[in-house]
Amino acid sequence: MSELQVGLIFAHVTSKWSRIIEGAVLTGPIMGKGRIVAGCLAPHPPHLVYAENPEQNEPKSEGGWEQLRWGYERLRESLKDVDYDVIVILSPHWQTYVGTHFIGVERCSSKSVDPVFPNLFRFNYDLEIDVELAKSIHDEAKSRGMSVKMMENPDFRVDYGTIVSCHMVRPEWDKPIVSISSNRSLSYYSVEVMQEMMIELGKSTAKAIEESGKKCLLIASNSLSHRHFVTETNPPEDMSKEHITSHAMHLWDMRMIDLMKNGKTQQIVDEMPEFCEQAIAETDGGAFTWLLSTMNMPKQPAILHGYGTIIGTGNAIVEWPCHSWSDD
Ligand code: 2X7
Ligand code: FE2
Repeated sequence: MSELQVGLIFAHVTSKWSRIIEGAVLTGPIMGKGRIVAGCLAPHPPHLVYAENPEQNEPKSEGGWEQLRWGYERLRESLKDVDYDVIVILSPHWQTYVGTHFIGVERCSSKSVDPVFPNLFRFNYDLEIDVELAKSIHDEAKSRGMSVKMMENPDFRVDYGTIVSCHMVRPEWDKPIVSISSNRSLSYYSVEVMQEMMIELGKSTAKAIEESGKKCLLIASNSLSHRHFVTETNPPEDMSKEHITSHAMHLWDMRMIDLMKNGKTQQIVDEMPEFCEQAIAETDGGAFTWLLSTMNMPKQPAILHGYGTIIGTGNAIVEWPCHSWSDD
């Protein structure tokens, strides 16, 4: 038996698929020990893609929002040597009112147009979905009593939040994604109910990832404070007009960033109701709570790669580098 085979036996001896018969390794899918390589808070204002001028986006710009785009550059640099198989993303712009939905179509290809900013974002996308992992998360959540659905309409348009965050984190588009909807339980109930559900969804996501054997990058696609201006400047990328809408919004954003940098994730969840209400925060879509729960409320300090405003909203690019944490 080769050293590699012996290693495999020990590494996967508890996995449900590996089996050893009379000292021989039977080949077959070796599952289990999947892991999260990193979690990211990766905001999605379409302005960022517009300012980057990628070939997929029709409108062209003279740049703008550099503070945030440099933040994304730092995040990409930090992830450059991190190996992963799939991106798992929850976006507040795919809103579902009956349960959480997962894209269940292997290839999605179309044009995504931002309904509020069609002048900035008309993006031709062609992306691959990891339906297997999506279904595993779906099944795990269902077994915990959650309302879930696989979205199997081949003509479904992927929302711009998912596309912008994925593009800014990984512009090569060479990794499959799992796309998770934002269940608007906040609209029917309260932030507290939304949080309970997202904590449960996070636990289901973590379990499915572990059982999948895959290395996953998590993305919560949302801004922080979300009070925005109601008129657009000409040109939109005129940075002399860009600033936070109010000092109160600034203070809330700084408070949240401070908690992230100091590993106080439970406190973030505890303060979420006030944050959502007072800062009209886009965390109301559940993505951030889901991210923290999937990472099991990490106490390790997060890395802030950048902060900036977009039409007055507050946006932070933050990384939890789980791959560098020890297992104990
Ligand atoms: O979706 C967004 C957002 N969250 C913040 C600012 C501007 C536009 O779109
Ligand atoms: Fe948004």
